[in-house]
Amino acid sequence: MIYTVTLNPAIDQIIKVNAELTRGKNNRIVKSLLDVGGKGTHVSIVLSILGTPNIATGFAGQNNKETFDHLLRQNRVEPQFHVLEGESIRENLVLMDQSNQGSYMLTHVGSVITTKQIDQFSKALCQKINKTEDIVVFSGNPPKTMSTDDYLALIKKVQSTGVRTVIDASGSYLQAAISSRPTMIKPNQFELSEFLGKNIITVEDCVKVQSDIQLLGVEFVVITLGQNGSVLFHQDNIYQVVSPKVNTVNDTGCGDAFVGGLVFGLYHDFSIEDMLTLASAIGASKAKQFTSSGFDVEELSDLENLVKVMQLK
Ligand code: TA6
Repeated sequence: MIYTVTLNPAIDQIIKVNAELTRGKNNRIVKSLLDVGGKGTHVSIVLSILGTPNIATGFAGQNNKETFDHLLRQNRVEPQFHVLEGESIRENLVLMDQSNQGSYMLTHVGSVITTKQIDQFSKALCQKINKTEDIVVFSGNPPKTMSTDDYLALIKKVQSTGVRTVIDASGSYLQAAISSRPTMIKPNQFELSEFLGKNIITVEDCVKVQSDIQLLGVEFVVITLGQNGSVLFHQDNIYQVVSPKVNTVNDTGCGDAFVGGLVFGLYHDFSIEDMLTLASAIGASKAKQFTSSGFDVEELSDLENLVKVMQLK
């Protein structure tokens, strides 16, 4: 079983306006919809589309949980979130205009989660986990009110069951996550640059920091480089992935969809090349959707044929 943990989920209101966003002008909305937000939930949606059973868990405010659960079930995901009484799941805005230069994400901080609630959550999750083949995905940062110590303690408690962990986090939470030696991390170039204190923009920049990456003690380190594709480090090997060029409708959630493909490949013992090909194709398909989650499974094999994976070392 695969468990995705979203400590700070969201409901996204996705909006498109009729021209380039302009101050002082009536920017008319031409399209809007609600979607699930919060990263781990997006990983679950990818896994469900691919037909792999998974459980989406984390913390969800009580007040608008019905809408959140409905959106997840619409995407064939069974939510098992711990309810935060009296709280609301944050409602984020994903705004796009006719410039097609990418989305504006306007995000709330999220609910306060107490150490006691985290302890209860980790006990319940650890009781569910019963096989070392299970994978637990921590995707998306917790609410800023959660200390990195609490975050690390949660990860380590889960790891003590013997499961593999995949972590997609940033800033001090990425730093904490790396110290737990997870199975896989997926920072983007900015998150890794901040962590290493070195500027990482190109594939060549990634190759130059191979020894730093090996010192992290993480089995798979996947770095997303935006238009420059992605790079995966595994033991002494380095792989470069060139994603298919697609017409981007909404860039929100592409990284999360990519993680969904990586997790699927890891769980089903794919070769590194096949895992990267699947993940890259899913991320590209997500970019073509107006939503912030999901992808079009009908176009997956065509997109996979356009992905290039090269072993650099
Ligand atoms: O990665 C996509 C997304 O989860 C959106 O759904 C939106 O809710 C935003 O990112 C939330 O980002 P945050 O870093 O605040 O969890």
